[in-house]
Amino acid sequence: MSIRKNFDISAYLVVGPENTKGQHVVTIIKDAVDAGFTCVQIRSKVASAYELIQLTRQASDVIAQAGKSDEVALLVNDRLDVILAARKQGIKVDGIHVGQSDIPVKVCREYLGEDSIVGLSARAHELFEYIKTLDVSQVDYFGAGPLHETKTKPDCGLDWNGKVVTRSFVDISKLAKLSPIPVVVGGGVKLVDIPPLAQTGVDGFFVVSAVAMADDPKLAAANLVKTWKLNKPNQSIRKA
Ligand code: 3NM
Repeated sequence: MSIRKNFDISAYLVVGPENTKGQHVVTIIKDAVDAGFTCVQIRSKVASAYELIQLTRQASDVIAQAGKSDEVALLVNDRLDVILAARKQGIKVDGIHVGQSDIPVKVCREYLGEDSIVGLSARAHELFEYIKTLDVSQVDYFGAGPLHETKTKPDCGLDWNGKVVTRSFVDISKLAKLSPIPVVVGGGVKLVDIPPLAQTGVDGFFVVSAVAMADDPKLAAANLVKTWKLNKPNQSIRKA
């Protein structure tokens, strides 16, 4: 069965070579997957296509070695070309995550096929209108944020005046209610944010530095997963 029909964005790691404290990206991915993370996105604005394909291969292998290829989704940020090249080489990549200024969702879907996951970042200042008007039939989930300002992506959440607009838990609760598809929230998310975030009704959290920059990434990942589950027991996976 395609992972698209049954994927889980509750604990979602986003990572690239520029986000680790000298550790190999794939070691961080292994730690997160072993700790119970359910989704992995490779995201790099500096790595070459060649490096990204290698990383994708290694990540896919690590997920397979953990016996989780049918449950942990592996996505690549923005780089449709990398995903197509990786798949040509027989690497299992489950889909793409794009922003609104990246390759259009429709084109991603056309190239990647019906079995692939396509996630979309919802622009912070247009979120609510956007959710009401967008044809979501081709999108599997929304990534929304930032919860807090973050050095990892300083330009996220900028409004027309160049000011960072963060999302309140009240806004996030509204978003969770309004959205016809699953929502994952990130941007500056730390362990202390997990209980209130889980209570908003969203489907998951995404983090870069809370795991990738932690002194002990595996322990940090395990604590995030444990805290999410404690605050959202019996979460059923919401389908797009
Ligand atoms: N997207 P960290 S924030 C990749 O708000 C990404 O859309 C964001 O990194 C958004 O967990 C972000 O280290 C980076 O704050 C999140």
